[in-house]
Amino acid sequence: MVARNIKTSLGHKGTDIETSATRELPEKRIDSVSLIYVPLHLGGPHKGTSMGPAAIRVQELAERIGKLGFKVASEKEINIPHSVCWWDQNSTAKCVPEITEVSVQVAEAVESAMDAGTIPITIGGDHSLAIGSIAGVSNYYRKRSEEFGLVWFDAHGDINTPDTSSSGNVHGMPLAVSLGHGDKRLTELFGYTPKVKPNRSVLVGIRDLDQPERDIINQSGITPFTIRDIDHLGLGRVTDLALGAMGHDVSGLHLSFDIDVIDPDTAPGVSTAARGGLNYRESHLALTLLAESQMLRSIDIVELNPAFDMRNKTAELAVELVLSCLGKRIL
Ligand SMILES: [Mn+2]
Repeated sequence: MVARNIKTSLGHKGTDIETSATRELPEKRIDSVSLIYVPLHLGGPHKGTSMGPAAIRVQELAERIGKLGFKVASEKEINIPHSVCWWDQNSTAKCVPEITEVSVQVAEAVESAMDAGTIPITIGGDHSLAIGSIAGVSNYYRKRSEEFGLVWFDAHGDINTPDTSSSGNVHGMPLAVSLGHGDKRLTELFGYTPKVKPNRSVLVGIRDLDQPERDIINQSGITPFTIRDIDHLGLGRVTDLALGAMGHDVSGLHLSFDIDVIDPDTAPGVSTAARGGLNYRESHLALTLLAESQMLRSIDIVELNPAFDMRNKTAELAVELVLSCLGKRIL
């Protein structure tokens, strides 16, 4: 049994973090993955995210995972309802009935992939799919009475509710939903809420927030690391701090990685780009460090929009990032 010590302190605006974590690493490394493709666009403003899974298949994700020494146990594509959805009478959030239907399918696929002893990798598709994937992850740990940590990489907070969102787009709400805030049809999925606890959740790379989101983040109890923190401390240290912040007693980590956390010069093929993001090397470093923690148990890669991409380079980057998550190393 190997133990890793993380001892950190960071004075953040309004937040003091002092953590010390000793983790027991799992004896046996999981060596198979399940790929879950979610060609979802109903949560965002751009239909191009529906092409994300296709673009990633073009870059041969499954084959390259195989070359890394992992077995691809299954590949599944989630059915997205054909819909021109709009605001409904029950909520100012758009397409909630459709996204609820997708969330249930995604959750069931993720949970059964984990039950089968594989790492589910959910490929989007807009970030509203994380409502389903995190529900599936939560169901998995809940029935084992175990805790899990959530690491959310994003340029945005994704923590709006129907009351605070100016667009009504659900891809700006999935973190709020997972923490138990927002439209009840989504927060109450599978009959319980929240799906993840705020003290187990970290948000990394944020730089483009709506005003209400600032207040929600400050009051939510999650641990935020802004792009300013990354500039100040370096992403390596921020990633260590993020791992320490969720406590020493989690059984696994869920990574929800929004490709828009990366700078648009490097990753132009995203739905809602924001300047000043992670560079190519930083994004690989963060995921390599998560892989080295040996705690990563489930993954989302989201918001790829091939309609805005150049020569499929963001899809290629997304595939490389998945390989880094699975422990691809230079030496
Ligand atoms: Mn997002």
